[in-house]
Amino acid sequence: MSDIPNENTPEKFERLCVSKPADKAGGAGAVYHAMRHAIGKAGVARAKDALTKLNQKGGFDCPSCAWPDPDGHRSSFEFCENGAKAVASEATAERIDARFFAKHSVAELAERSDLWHDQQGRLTEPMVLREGGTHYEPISWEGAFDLIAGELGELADPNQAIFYTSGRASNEAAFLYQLFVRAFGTNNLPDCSNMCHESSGLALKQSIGVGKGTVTLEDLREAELILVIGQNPGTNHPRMLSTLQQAKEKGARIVSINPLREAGLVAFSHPQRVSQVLGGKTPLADTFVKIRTNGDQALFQAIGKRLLEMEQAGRSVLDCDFINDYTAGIGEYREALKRTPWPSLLDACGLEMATVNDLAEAFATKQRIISCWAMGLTQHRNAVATIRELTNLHLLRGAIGIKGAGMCPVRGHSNVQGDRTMGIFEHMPEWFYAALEKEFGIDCPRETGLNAVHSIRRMKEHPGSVFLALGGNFLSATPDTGYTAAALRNCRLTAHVSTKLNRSHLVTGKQALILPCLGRSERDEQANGAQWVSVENSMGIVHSSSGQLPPASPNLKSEVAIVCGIARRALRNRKGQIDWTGFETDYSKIRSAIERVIPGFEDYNQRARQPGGYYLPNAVKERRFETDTGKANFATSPLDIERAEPGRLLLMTIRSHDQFNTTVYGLDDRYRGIRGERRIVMVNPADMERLGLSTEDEVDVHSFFKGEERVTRLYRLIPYDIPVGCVAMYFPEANALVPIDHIAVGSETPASKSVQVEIRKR
Ligand SMILES: Nc1nc2c(c(=O)[nH]1)N[C@H]1C(S)=C(S)[C@@H](COP(=O)(O)OP(=O)(O)OC[C@H]3O[C@@H](n4cnc5c(=O)[nH]c(N)nc54)[C@H](O)[C@@H]3O)O[C@H]1N2
Ligand SMILES: Nc1nc2c(c(=O)[nH]1)N[C@H]1C(S)=C(S)[C@@H](COP(=O)(O)OP(=O)(O)OC[C@H]3O[C@@H](n4cnc5c(=O)[nH]c(N)nc54)[C@H](O)[C@@H]3O)O[C@H]1N2
Ligand SMILES: [Mo]
Repeated sequence: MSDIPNENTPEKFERLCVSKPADKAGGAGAVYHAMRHAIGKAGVARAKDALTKLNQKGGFDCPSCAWPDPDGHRSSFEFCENGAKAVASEATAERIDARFFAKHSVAELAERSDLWHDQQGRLTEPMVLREGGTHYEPISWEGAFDLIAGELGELADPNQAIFYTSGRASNEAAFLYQLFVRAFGTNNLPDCSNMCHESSGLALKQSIGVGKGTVTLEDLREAELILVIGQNPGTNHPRMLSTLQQAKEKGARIVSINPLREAGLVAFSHPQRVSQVLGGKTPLADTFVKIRTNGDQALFQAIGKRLLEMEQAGRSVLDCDFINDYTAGIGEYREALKRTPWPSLLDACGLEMATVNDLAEAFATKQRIISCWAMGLTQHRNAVATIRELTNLHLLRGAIGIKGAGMCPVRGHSNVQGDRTMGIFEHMPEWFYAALEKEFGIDCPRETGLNAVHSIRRMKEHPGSVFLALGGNFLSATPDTGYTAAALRNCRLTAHVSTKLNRSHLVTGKQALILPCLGRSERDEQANGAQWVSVENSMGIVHSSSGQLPPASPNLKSEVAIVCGIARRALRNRKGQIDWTGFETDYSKIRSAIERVIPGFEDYNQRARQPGGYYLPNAVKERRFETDTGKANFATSPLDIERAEPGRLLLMTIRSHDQFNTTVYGLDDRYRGIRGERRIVMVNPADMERLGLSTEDEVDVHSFFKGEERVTRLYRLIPYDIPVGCVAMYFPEANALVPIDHIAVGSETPASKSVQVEIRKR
């Protein structure tokens, strides 16, 4: 048996069907697929209830991506096809209960595909896998909490426990969770952000003092130049396309920088505009820069070098007032770029001088510039350096902290940004610990905790850890699946707070727990009545979310109630005055505590409830740069590009149109024209010819890192428009190939977009 997703159930590629990639996103197809998923899974009534409350003021926040809702008017359908799929997956009418687990052993469930796991429906009652057991059995909530508290209590050192968080947890749940973890005595708080935008947070913090985006939706509409870099919004942030469409209609130029010509950036048909559902479309990207995978650092240096050359030649292209008043480090930056020769820059990004000149000219002539990016920049060894290079370009032009300009890291999980604000992080600043201690009378540990990669290493090297996860699918979302599986198997206990069955429930410690929770779409009734929660989106807006559907089972608990249940028992006899029961019965008490601990949450109970929520303060918007120098810092970084070694190819691991991270909704990567199969490798036809491979071949993919070799088996090749030397496969399957030690410098994010691989015919 294999731990690698979908490796046990390889299809015979009978359903694989390849067609031409689409030339636009949205339109009638998106409406059709949204409705088909929603009604097919949830039934007509539940689907209607769910979708009409989605992203409405007073309704619930979409559990899919973190793109913000419009500030003003909202249409009655404020969601996208993939948001509808996420809601349908949660609102499904299918259920998993004790009989299901009695029927299927853990080993048998592990043989099934990720798609099958999702299709089985919602988890409905707490389950335990006893030491040596073959099947999960029911357990009471009290029994489950006691088991966790008992195992935590047995640990010689609190740092032997690891507490993971995925980005769907509400602010309220996340705040209580980190409070519990710190009161227990550790900062081991890895989260999905470690695999996601960690590189962005670190780079921006070092460069401009705030590790978050600096723009609003209104800024995007005002921008003259919008770069969309390493991002596939047609699939992953579809509602961003309507904002880009509005910007475009006001005259903005849009540039897509990506090895792949993603359909959503070619053109967009707004599913809520009648003329566009009937076939009309708005072309989006004016320019497509087909960059070689991981060539971005070189491209941004090249643009910077050209801008400095223009200035030196007597053209006034830099914002010298801004540079003088607000920045530090321009001298070193200028010198470093002077020393970097043109041929090495062009060779590293695989682009022509004409392309660099064109982009430099665009920067030189516009100031309302916004750069948007996602995983195509963050998941590389040089990710932090690359994002800092991009920031340098904004600093040269003063394109930050003014209307229509700034940095826009487009966040993934719907509340991943809020969770970090709430303290889900392995090393918070001192003021945060001091504030927690003052509020709750606890002693906070100061020692830096473990992030995701270090947690895996720790569990692998030190048997006997306890692993608790608030959401997510740690096994499949983290790199090096074989290694991570061995790490989880080493634990005394692995416990997951989850809504749906996933592979992390099946690759377990000696004992395992499944703690089923309410989803975002469901009503949350506590002793004090109906509760609501709050979240922060990609643009720093905090707002409420109120579930509307009846819970999938009467035996579910909210995430808040589960955290309180565990904490009450695990912290018995410990120092501190934490009213877990009060928090559980009335979430407004949690928000009052947050208000006292974290700046920016004044009047939280009232302001989060106001329609549309409120913006958190962001110093950069007022051109205050709270960095080590007190100024925005130019960064100087040596060119450090990952290139495929001879005979090898550079692999990026990406999402299909039919998944949310590790949850697979279907097998239809519609916009790329790849249907019926996920075990595929997108390859440039010239590489296929060079390597003597054909589309009929069944292949294994091997990855290489510092003398280590990893493999995943039985794939088919698809000739695709991707730069020579680069290939793409789907995550999570391809995580088996991502070496645990192949990480971004500084942020330690797995470099899952640039892995050295070889393709071998079976
Ligand atoms: N429907 C749906 N929505 C989602 C998600 C989902 O799985 N499904 N996931 C959510 C989450 S958590 C996140 S973080 C976001 C992810 O959103 P994205 O970052 O859009 O997701 P990926 O599929 O990883 O796509 C990365 C893009 O980067 C490009 N790329 C790869 N390597 C490079 C490179 O070296 N340089 C450049 N310039 N481009 C490169 C790829 O071609 C691809 O277009 O989406 C969120 N929204
Ligand atoms: N190779 C490779 N690896 C990657 C990436 C990549 O691009 N390439 N992307 C990375 C990124 S950007 C991210 S963010 C991570 C994602 O990592 P995770 O956040 O760990 O993974 P998800 O697939 O989003 O988690 C899905 C599970 O969350 C549970 N769930 C869903 N909704 C809820 C809820 O409301 N509450 C609770 N408690 N549980 C819920 C369900 O049981 C579901 O099975 O993966 C990373 N891994
Ligand atoms: Mo993410």
